[in-house]
Amino acid sequence: MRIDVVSIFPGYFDALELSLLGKAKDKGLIDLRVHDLRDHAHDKHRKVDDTPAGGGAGMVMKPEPWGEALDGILASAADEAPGADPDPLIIFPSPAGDVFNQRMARELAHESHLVFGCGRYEGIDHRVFDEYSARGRVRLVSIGDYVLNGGEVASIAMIEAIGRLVPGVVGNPLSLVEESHEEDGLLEYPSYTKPASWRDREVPPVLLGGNHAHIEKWRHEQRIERTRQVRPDLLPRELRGESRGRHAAD
Ligand code: 6GU
Repeated sequence: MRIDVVSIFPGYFDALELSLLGKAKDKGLIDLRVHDLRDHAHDKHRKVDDTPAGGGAGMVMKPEPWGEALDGILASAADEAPGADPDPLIIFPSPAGDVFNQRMARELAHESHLVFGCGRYEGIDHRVFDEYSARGRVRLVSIGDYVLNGGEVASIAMIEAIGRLVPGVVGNPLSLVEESHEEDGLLEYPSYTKPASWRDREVPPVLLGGNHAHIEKWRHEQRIERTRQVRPDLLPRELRGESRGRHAAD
């Protein structure tokens, strides 16, 4: 998968060199290219923002640097896959976008080329969205109902969530199935390791008993109970009406 990122703070994306995604880059599974938007601002001060048309607070990102940066990325995608249809998807992180979740991560993991356009200030001149929507696929995506200063942290979160679903990035594919939000949409069960006793807190005995059927049943009950407590909105309909603790009493 090729991922291009355009930002005025390319240093944010150094974090993606660490751990899992760094290895995926080294293995050639993820081709991450970070571009400094200011390289496409050609005035003396490399200015990327200006005052909003119509007045108001804050600054708006000028369209020209975005146009040059994105044109360059789209042209290189076409050059590198001559004859093929590269069809990149441009994502603009925005609190006004569709909310990102595990389902969206799974869908986006099938893309061959993603481009993240990280806005700052009050946003990007809207003609940039219009231009690239007319020429290809564009999505505005939010990572939740709160406000960040720019799209960088949101892009890193999305790239990590998507990148780990690209085949080969996570060593044991089974570990992708047994986790929160996957499989049946329930949260994950709590995990323990050695020592069996720590500060008078014990690992639940069922996990040390070696009976795998009991362990599986206990873990499933934990997932349902945890989801009921923390995220009842995620519970499948057939589990919603059940009384608390029914499983524990079995
Ligand atoms: Cl994608 N961008 C910004 N600036 N703030 C956000 C967001 C994105 N998602 C939630 N808050």
